[in-house]
Amino acid sequence: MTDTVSTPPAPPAAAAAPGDTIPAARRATVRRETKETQIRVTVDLDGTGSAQVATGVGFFDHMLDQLSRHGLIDLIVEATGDRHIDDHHTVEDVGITLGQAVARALGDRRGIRRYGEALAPMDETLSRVAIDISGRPFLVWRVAFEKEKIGSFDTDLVREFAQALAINAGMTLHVETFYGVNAHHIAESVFKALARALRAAVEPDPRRPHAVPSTKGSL
Ligand SMILES: [Mn+2]
Repeated sequence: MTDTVSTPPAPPAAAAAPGDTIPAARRATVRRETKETQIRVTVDLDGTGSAQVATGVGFFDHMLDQLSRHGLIDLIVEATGDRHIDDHHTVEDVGITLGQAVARALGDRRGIRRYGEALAPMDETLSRVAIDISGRPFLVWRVAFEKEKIGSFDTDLVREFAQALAINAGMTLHVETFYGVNAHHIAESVFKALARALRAAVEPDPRRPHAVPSTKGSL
């Protein structure tokens, strides 16, 4: 009789069920082409705030740069559009595409804090943004510009961008400027508050890394 000692096979490595935790890389690229605009947006929600932005709309590039820098979201935006008409389609469609990219990078929204809010003063202006990454698109907009233009940029378009972002990212977005005079400051304080609020809302929550933060179980 021969004793044989066999080594029991190692238990199979616990298979990581897809989607049971925050994905290691929260990045996405979305391309969107219409007769009016051609846009490519890449986001990395866990970035360092590096931006490569070229929309052809100088002031808008400056604002997207703020969004990236203060949101710690790496951002690549390439856009060409029918700017011989005006900047409207280009700004709105970048908002749409960026919203889609954020939604895709978030995946099933597991493990995120979900809520974020921020106050951003800029000189004489103070703006507040509150976000719920709820899956329910909604924009509340209480921002008044006294001037129609910042250079050649229509101040109306800040709201158009916010609306497109909220709808396509699937988030509730409340934006309010309490006071302010200079249109550049008002727009910039809105973008900076948006950046800080978004950063907080998409941040991983270490106390519940596996849970979708909703009593419904989905967002
Ligand atoms: Mn500025």
